[in-house]
Amino acid sequence: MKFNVLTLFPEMFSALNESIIGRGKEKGLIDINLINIRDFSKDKHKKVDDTPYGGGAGMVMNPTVVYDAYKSIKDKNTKVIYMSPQGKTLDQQIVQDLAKEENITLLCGHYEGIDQRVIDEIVDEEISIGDYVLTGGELPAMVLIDSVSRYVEGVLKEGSVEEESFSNGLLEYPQYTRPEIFLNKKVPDVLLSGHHENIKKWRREQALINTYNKRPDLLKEIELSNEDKKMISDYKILKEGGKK
Ligand code: 4GS
Repeated sequence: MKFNVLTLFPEMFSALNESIIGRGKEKGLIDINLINIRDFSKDKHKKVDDTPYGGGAGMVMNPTVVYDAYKSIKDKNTKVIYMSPQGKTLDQQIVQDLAKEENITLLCGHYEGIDQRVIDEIVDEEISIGDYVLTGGELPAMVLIDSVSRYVEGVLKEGSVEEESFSNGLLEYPQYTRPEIFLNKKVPDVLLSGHHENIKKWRREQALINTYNKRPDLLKEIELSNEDKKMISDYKILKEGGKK
């Protein structure tokens, strides 16, 4: 999977050389092509932004420089995504859909934004990582690259993406490792039992309870088995003393 990134701050993307994504790059599974928009400035001072027409605070990125940077990408087919709070909010469904793409170009704005004309000309889709304002699109682009790359074959070890939060629409069950007793707290007995059926059942129950307590909105989005529903109502009775 190839990502082109149009940015004024390519050095920020060194975060993606670490850990799992870093290994994915080393193995050649993920290719991240960083394009420094400033390299395309024709100004003698390498200026890339200017004051907004109509007045107001902040600076706006020059459309010609952004366009020339984009035109330097020679890939014949790439989906251009502009990281922006105006976009659809990134979720696991969008991540999985994007993972089917072969070539993605991420446009990162900095300062107040980018001249609208070049956005209209080159952008296929706008994506936001949440309803808050950042100083630039670089962190959102890294969030997108990280989340999408996990679905690239060989980046994670097999089975990992199937078992986690959201893949079944639920939050994760709690995890434990050695030592068996930590600060007087023991690992749940069932996990030491070696009884795979019971462990599976316990984990499903814990995932349901976690979701019910922390993200009840998610429960409305998925289909629950009768056994799931019974687990939840039994838990409610236990917790709320009989309320339905
Ligand atoms: C986001 C966001 C963002 C908006 C970039 C103001 C600089 C900034 N981008 N998801 N100009 N949230 N972008 O805050 O994607």
